[in-house]
Amino acid sequence: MAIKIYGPFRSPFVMAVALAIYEKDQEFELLMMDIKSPEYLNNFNPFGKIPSYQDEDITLFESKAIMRYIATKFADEGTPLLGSTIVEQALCNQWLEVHSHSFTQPMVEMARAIRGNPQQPDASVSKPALERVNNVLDTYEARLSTSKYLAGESYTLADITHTPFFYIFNAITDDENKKCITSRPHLHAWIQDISSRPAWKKLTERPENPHYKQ
Ligand SMILES: N[C@@H](CCC(=O)N[C@@H](CS)C(=O)NCC(=O)O)C(=O)O
Repeated sequence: MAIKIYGPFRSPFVMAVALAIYEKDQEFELLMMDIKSPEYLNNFNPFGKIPSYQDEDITLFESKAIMRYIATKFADEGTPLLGSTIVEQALCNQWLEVHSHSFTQPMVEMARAIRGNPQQPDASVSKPALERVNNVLDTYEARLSTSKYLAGESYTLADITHTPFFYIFNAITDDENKKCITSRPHLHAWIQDISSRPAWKKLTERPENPHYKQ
């Protein structure tokens, strides 16, 4: 059975799973389902969220669990994604947790504030959101001033899980708000690096990507 991912590319979690698959030189089918339908809730994800993943061995939800499974299942193919030493493996896991518990919420709030009124974001909504984003990005700047990638010298799942969030942020925000990235040189260089990888380019050029510009 071909690998199947359920969910659209407007979700950064879906894109992260797809990126892990491409980094492993695998292909996938992207499928849509009504995520609140009994079929989806019973067979794919009882919490009614995307992404879900399916192959001949397993049906799985939660993007980080899916990515770890892919990284392990295809350990000998494509890019190693779990860290090359025990220390990198631990730090990869740490930054995956940081993504879940400290990074995602401020970024999603910021995106919601911008999307609420893309032409003229309401300052009373976007300013606190921007402040929270700036606070968390200070931590990333400090980390990336001492190592090439989040886990160390190796590109890992920790970098993958962040890539679509910064991509969507860049696609929807203006130059003023982008300063939270461009004013942090190490963060900025890291985003440029992880966004110029062939697997990411190949993914963003798929017609399902709503932000794809020819
Ligand atoms: N922790 C989940 C988060 C998934 C998630 O929040 N997905 C959103 C889309 S970005 C979703 O399914 N939203 C639909 C809903 O909440 O109804 C993961 O990593 O897979």
